Amino acid sequence: MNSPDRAILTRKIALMGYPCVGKSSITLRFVQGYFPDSYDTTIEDMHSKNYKYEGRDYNLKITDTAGQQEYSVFPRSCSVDIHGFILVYAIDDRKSFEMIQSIYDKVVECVGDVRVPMIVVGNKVDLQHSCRVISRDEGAKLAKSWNAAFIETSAKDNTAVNQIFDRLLKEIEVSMMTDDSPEVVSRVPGLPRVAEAVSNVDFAQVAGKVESIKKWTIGTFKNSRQQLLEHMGKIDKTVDPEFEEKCDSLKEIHQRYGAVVLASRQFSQVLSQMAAAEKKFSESFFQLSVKEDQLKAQCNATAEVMKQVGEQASSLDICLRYFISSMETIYSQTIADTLETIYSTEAARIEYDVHRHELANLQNSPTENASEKVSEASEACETHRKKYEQYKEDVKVKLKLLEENRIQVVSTQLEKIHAALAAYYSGNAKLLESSVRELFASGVSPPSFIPNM
Ligand SMILES: Nc1nc2c(ncn2[C@@H]2O[C@H](COP(=O)(O)OP(=O)(O)OP(=O)(O)O)[C@@H](O)[C@H]2O)c(=O)[nH]1
Ligand SMILES: [Mg+2]
Repeated sequence: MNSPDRAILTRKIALMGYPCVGKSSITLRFVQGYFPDSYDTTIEDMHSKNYKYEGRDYNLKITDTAGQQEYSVFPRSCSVDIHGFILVYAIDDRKSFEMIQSIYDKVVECVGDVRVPMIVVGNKVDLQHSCRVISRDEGAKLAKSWNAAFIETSAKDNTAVNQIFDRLLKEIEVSMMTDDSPEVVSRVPGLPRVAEAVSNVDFAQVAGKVESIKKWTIGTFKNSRQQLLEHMGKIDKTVDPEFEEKCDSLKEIHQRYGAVVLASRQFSQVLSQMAAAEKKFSESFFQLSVKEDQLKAQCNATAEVMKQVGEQASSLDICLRYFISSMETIYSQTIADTLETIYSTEAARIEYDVHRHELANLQNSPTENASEKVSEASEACETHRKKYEQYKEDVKVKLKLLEENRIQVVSTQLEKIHAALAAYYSGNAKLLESSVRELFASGVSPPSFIPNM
């Protein structure tokens, strides 16, 4: 049997980063030991793995998040209880590198201003000779500026994937270590000796940090306690059923747009593969016609038909991609912006309730300096009530604007994609061309196989 000291330690880890940088590939390589062949964008996946590090047994709970873009809502699953973050970019994609900077800001904002255990990962290092755009130095410098660990990896080649988790576990264990006696510190390889570290300490900075951790911890503790008691039905909460119903409805709508984006992306993937296969098929008949004089006419006819079929699939794919980009804007910008305000309202409501209960407790059990304390608590309570009401007003305005705007935009997009789908499946090439042309009416040239009018 395990002694308490040897008990399995649970550590919760989240992978974050721009879409397509390899978060899922890293996770699957680490958890299941393989590299997935195809790209399936993630909504959110949870994984669990028992892992040994430095002689200790760990149970790692790993959250593989949906890729974050500029306006993505910070995943709720990552806002509580996470011990360490893995921030991934791809070394061949500058945008993904730029994005981890804003993801980092959000993580820090969400966790509070404590030093959160983190590792920055530059993935796809197997592409370094052909497509690298972020140098190792650039990645390392950024990580250093955050006091985070850094590593370059390839999920494809299985380069340094386990080391991501080793380094992050090291960061987590260091941050959890409150006992800084030499004996404890020396268990962590690579840590400076205590005497050396102490001589470099800026005490004013440490005092400030301790104070902010204290405030953050107490605030978080009170809010979490409030949520827990509400959940158990042991404490009352401020409710506004009509408002909450509207917010819940938007959350569901948001999820459904997410499903549309996901399904449309998968459809587009299949369509572009089909278009490529059809064009290849056509090309093979054309090549055959060059050598087979007697079959030339038949080969050319087949090649021509398949060429047109392939072009139609490409046309539909163009319409579909345009549709996807509009749906993505709705999903990750338009609705996400209102959702962020809704989450802020929920947080403000909890803070208000915490203060409301504190005030009620003070009023019910008078102590020394009671009237002074009650007046302070009542002022704080009123400030939080106003903040909560203000957020609610903001949400109401945003919900109204969002609804008008959303319905109008989506209705136009649905009309367009419906026309393109009907034209494609009825084999009406002319109608399909005109759908594509309409999309490019804003001045962008259509693809070469669509003649200009
Ligand atoms: N060359 C190379 N390709 C990789 C590597 N890791 C992932 N990929 C490819 O990059 C694409 C995206 O990989 P995913 O792991 O699905 O990316 P993700 O970050 O989870 O994407 P989202 O779930 O959409 O956010 C896939 O086509 C992978 O095959 C790698 O180390 N090297
Ligand atoms: Mg993924």
